[in-house]
Amino acid sequence: MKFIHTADLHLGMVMKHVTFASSEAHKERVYEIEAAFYRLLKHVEENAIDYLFITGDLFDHPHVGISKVDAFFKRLANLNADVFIVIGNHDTFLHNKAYNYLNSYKNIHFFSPDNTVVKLEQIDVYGMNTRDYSDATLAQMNQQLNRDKINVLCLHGDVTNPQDDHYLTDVKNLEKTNFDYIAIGHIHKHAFIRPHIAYSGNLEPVDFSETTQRGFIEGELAKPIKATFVPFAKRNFIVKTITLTTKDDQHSLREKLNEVIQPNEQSNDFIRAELTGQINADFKLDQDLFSLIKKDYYYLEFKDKTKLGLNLETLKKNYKDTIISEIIETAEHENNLDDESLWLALRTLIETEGAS
Ligand SMILES: [Mn+2]
Repeated sequence: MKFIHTADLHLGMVMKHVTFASSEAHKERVYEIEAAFYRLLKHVEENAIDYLFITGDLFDHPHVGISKVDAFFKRLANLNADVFIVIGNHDTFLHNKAYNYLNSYKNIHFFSPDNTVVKLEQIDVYGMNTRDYSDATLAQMNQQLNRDKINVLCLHGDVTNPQDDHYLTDVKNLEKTNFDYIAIGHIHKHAFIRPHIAYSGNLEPVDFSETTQRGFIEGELAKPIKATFVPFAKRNFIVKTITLTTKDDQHSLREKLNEVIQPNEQSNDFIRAELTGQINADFKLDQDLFSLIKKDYYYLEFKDKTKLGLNLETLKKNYKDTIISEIIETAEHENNLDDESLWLALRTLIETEGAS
């Protein structure tokens, strides 16, 4: 009795927090997110998975389009697996009567307040959509459980942070029940919050807030449950920090990037390079340079957090016989070069001078 647990596909989503080089690149990524779902269904077939739990936010918003929704469900209906779907907070449009026809697919099971359990030969699958969740129903379900069978509960919402807009209940309330596996959606980072209570996370990450591995949960329905996380995403979002010094220029910047970014990441992943440290005033970290470097990457964006560093020898030459060279020489004399107020004073003087 093999199962797969997935959630938060957000099919149809538009990616807002990634700056793609072109609209084609954006379209490609939207396509990849959908393709990940089809890849998963292929995996379901190839591995003879019996049960597929999709715990909410299968679709991102109501404007996905009927034809697309139809296509996804027809594909699901072709599986030999039984598919259980919870409606999350993003795909509430599935509650609309217009989608009642989806209930006619024999292997696809939805839940509603009137229909909280699907009983199959070996397993009973319980489910509550985000808007239908209540502790009272949970308690009721728990009382009804046939403990001789495997009991699975499907949910979508938060169970660890009461501040979340879609907070369901405290995980302790779930823990008190006798379900063998509780499959949850909503949090995109996969997590076994208990050995038998898990968020599957999403299949593909969507922005730089999602830098951990993405995939699904696969396992064997048994007492106790056997479940493991399977990495599946085609691309990762990766943040790298690169520390620059006043000795760096565009060539050494490239070298530093090459040192920390592996070749496979370079050609495959979403990379954000955060530049920190102090650089020379004549080293211009501008869009022209960034665009040039970006050409070597599938996706690279820069976050420039560098500060202007000061090269004392150059400053003394450039500001000969001024208060600036005087301050530097005094500091050298008094062995005071590490004093932060010195650097602050110099910076202020140079900036004021530059502005005049
Ligand atoms: Mn959600």
